[in-house]
Amino acid sequence: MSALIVTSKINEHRLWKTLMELAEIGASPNKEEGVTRLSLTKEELEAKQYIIQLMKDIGLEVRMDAVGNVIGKLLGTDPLASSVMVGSHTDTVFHGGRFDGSLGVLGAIEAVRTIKEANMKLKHSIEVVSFTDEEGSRFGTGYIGSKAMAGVLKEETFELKDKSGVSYREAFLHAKLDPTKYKEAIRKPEEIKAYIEMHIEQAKVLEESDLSVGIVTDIQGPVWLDVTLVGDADHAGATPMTMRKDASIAMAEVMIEVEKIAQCHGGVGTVGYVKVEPGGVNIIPGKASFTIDLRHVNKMERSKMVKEIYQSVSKSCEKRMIEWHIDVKKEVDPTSCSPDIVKSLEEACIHLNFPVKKLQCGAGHDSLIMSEITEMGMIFVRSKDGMSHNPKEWSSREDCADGTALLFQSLIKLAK
Ligand code: HGY
Ligand code: MN
Ligand code: MN
Repeated sequence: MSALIVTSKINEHRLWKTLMELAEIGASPNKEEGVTRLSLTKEELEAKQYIIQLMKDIGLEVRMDAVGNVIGKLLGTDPLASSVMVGSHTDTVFHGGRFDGSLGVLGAIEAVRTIKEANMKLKHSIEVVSFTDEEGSRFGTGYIGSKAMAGVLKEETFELKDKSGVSYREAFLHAKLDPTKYKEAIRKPEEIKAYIEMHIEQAKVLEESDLSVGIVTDIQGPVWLDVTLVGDADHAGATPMTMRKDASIAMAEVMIEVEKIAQCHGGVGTVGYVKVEPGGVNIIPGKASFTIDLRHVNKMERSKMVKEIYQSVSKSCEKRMIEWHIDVKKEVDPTSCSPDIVKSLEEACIHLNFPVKKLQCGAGHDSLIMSEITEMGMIFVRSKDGMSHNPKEWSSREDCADGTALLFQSLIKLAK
């Protein structure tokens, strides 16, 4: 690969300004409760408008596809050539941080803006994308925009309901999107040369190595389960212990098993949401609903974890004569990043005199889905204390600039 003769530099100040401006959209009034921009809500749609305006201001061809993905295109010299795609998401979890997803979208815009200002003539077009509903925080599944683009979004997704009973279909219509047209978002593999995503690491490897950026090699695959246990509500005082069908105690037993099973297999697992009903202090809960998030870089090990969870639920429920039901809300295979792109990112690191640090990714990203239709690579940016999905999430201005400089160099290499 010929040496890069690029002298332009990304504009750190401009990048930081857009990050802080986007962080205001959906921010809690006192800032302590972080940023909440759930998919297809007013806040998330406002964030998309902010991104659309930024893309228009730098002269990209901007469109929103059939599922609300925002796509800004910088045309290459060969209109018949495939595009290099780069981006992330701007929806957040409840009370999330200011960098998760946002850095990937705004860093991509800054990199493309620098390419355009330098009037670089690159063969391949570059498409910056902000995906719809990566997090799945509102409807419990996620990766909606990338799944639609990859042609793997299921029709039944539109039947999902959020906690206030609004269906995906209704939320789509509210956002002026037509749920019957979601297949129009599909992109053919031959249209996309590669997909690159810059993201905060959301763990501590880079911080412990005292490095600002890293190159991802593999990504854990998540399985999300919705578990429902149905026993009998009864009197908390009068009902003998031997005659109870206590759904919350059965849930508690399973929750402890989630941790044990994850540790035993070298994966990760947690229970992020619980609800017991009817929810009175002196009523034995007749119903317990909770979520389980299980992940592993190895598909076989993850399957064993899932199997053991089912066995644990069955054992805890049957001895109490409690009914149980498990819905699989998400199951995405672990994946490896494209070796060619990892190598290309490595060369760009060397060009920038950044130490080359390769690492695995614990979180899930749209890149997991995009790897199903194209070559995929990821750049990580250091997270302070490894913290994320938390208002305290933080990446320094300098580290965000380093990640964007690496993204800039990588885009030029891939698009020329
Ligand atoms: O769940 C995840 O790993 C990502 O934050 N959506
Ligand atoms: Mn993210
Ligand atoms: Mn996230």
